[in-house]
Amino acid sequence: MGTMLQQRGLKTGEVPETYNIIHPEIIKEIHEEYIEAGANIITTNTFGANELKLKNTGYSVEEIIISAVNIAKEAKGEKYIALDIGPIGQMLEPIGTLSFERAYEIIKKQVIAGVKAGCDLILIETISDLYEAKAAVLAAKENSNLPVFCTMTFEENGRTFTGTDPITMVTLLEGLGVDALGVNCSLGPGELLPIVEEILKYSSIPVMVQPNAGLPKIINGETVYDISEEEFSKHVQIMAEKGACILGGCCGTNEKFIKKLVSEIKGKSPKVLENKGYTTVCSPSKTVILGNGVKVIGERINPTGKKKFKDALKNNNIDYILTEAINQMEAGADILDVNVGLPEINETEMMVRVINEIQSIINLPLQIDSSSSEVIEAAARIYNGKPIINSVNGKDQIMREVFPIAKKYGACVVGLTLDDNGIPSKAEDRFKIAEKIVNTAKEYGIKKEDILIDCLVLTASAQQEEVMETLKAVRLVKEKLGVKTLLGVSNVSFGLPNRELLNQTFLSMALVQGLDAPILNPNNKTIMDVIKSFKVLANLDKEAKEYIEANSNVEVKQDVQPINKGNLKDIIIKGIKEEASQITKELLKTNDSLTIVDNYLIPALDIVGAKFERGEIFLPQLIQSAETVKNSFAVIKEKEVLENKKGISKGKIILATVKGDIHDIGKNIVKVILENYGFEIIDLGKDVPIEKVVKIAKEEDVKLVGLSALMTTTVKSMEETIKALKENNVQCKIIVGGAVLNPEYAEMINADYYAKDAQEAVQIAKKIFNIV
Ligand code: B1M
Repeated sequence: MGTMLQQRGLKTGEVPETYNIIHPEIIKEIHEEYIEAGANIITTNTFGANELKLKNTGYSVEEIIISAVNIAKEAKGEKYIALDIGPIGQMLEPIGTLSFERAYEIIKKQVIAGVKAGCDLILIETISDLYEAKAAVLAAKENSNLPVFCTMTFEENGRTFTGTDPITMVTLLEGLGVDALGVNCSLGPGELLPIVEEILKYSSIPVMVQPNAGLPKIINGETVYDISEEEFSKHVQIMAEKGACILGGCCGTNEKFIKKLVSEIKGKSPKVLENKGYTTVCSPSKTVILGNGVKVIGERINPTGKKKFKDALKNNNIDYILTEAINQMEAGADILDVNVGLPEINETEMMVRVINEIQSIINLPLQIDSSSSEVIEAAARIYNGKPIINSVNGKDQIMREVFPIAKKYGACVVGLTLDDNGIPSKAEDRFKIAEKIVNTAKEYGIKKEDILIDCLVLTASAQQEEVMETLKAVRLVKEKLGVKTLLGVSNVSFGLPNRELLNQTFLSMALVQGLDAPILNPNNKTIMDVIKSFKVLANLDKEAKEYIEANSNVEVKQDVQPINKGNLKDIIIKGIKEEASQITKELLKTNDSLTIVDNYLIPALDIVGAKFERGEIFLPQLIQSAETVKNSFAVIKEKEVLENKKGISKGKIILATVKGDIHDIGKNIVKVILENYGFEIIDLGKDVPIEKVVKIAKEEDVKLVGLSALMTTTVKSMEETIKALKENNVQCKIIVGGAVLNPEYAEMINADYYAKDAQEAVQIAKKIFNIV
């Protein structure tokens, strides 16, 4: 639609959706050309028809969408009409400021208008944030009965902008019950093939593909796509042969591409869909496949029997809980159980808060552990991923409450083998309850892959004869029902001495029976070692690679040390925001501000930056670290402002991070340090337009302008800002800084000075203002 509108004169800055009102004939003509070319589905001209993007057009969401659907209906020919919904255009929390429910409400409005107007299906497309995809799918499914298709957009590294890989997209979207999923836009069809193959490997529902006509290039200020119709349809055909069955084009394609594609695939049948049968759970950037080796579920986020944890919950001490989460992740947990149930707190509120906080700094999938279905539903809704729900059991009432939630949000569910008569002693009876759980789940549309059975561990001290029954039940459930199993291991040793030894032995026995996911304390090194050694003996750790790596330098067996809470660097790397202020205050008692900046803040950010570049962490984690630095820096700034006895200004300086660049931590440090030396700073902020720098520099008649840039791509706009200052005869010196620059670069772009850090900036400013 975009390409076709541009061909018909849509100008930069015009809102394409307004054409539904002011140029309906153009939109109709485009639809007819696509129908003529052989398309079965046409998408309405409503990609950006949300209340935020239409705000200044004078038209409402409803007006635009109803008109768009009507035009599509009027277009001659046989077709289905897809209500097109593109990204909202603002990032969701924690990356941006839009809340999940606000995003839901925005999309809900579009869906309701589309349904009212009579579209045939809903197409959510070009989404790069999995959380937004979830909000959009829920909005579509809760407010319509129409089929819902959802496609995301991927980058060259095979992930979306916020770090989601294909398997994770499949895990979440399939769980939410969309009717088709896939990829659009992103890259050219050739580059997209590996991503499509990965999606096909895991998806059990129809896969949809709409690639661009190649990778965009800017030639003479215009975006040009360089793939011919022939080449495009050749690639898309390969995708069809591999199993993609809803095909189309995105940026740069037009009716000729569709015509060519239709002629190539005419008469061919789509590949038959098969149920892939994986048991998967995911966070936004990590999917864990259960049944594929042993997966550890960390049990530490649970107040039962832990006084400190209870206090943390009562006092809202989220950092304590986050530290537990980080420690377990570092000790090798694959999934984290989250239980915050305490009678004296509001469990729903606390669960939502804890889930939000954990998912913003940790990429392990979570297990929502509560006995309240209200808590479970609230958590499953806001969780950005596919969680495990812990738990149901053989009682009808609990299954009636929890299964609809699991189905709606696409979660896995733990089924405990107990019912109204308690826990049966015999393995066969526990098996019967497991069977009932799996069959009842099926009635709710939940596949058996999404059920995990817990055959329940009893204590050897009190019910010794039942320990072996549990193990027998695990084997029965695995072999006869074919579902995955989990067990809370440490229950076995209550009341006996040397509990660790019993736990280890029991775990080994259970693993042999086919246990997929033990719930345990991963900070305990010996129990984690049992798993590592089991993997060697069970031929799961091929050539004992992991085992050798873990044991090559082991001398003393030690439990995993918890993270160094006192170390500001660690805290920034992990992104524990609240803790940063307190520790910075402590450090300021014995260090000056610059030492903290140079020895803690910058080295920590360097490590985070390197991890980001290697793809070990993704944008949300990068942001958490940046936010943590901000908290720390706020304390430093407070101290500097207090100590800076404001006298006569030693000179006025403008500071700005250049156009296109939103990194401002470095610039803010330079600002505070310059202020500390008595300079008056006019801070223009980040992403500052060139004209603004020129205008303010003239108005304020400043002698020094400081520019900061952190990315190779924004050095260009730094050069343009300098050029504009000089062309406009602003009588000032220009100093530049930022991690991508060096003295040679600075000279090349005609800056007067380069400062490698804040201290150098001060020296230069002193020189310019003749201060000795
Ligand atoms: Co981004 N980011 N980031 N990021 N980020 C970098 C810069 C990157 C190197 C990470 C990486 O890939 N390794 C990479 C740039 C690659 C390149 O172009 N070479 C990068 C990228 C790619 C991106 C995004 C595009 C990611 C994405 O969205 N896919 C995106 C950019 C969006 C945009 O700008 N349009 C993005 C976003 C972000 C966050 C928002 C998450 C966050 C910024 C938060 C904020 O600033 N408010 C962020 C962060 C934190 C970083 C890293 C990790 C740290 C930057 C930093 O604050 N350093 C960074 C990797 C790294 O540098 N290690 C990275 C500490 C700071 C004190 O140093 O700014 O150099 P610095 O300032 C120093 C000196 O350089 C000097 O003094 C300061 C104190 O000594 N100085 C001056 C700076 N300005 C000066 C001006 C002067 C004088 C001295 O006179 C005027």
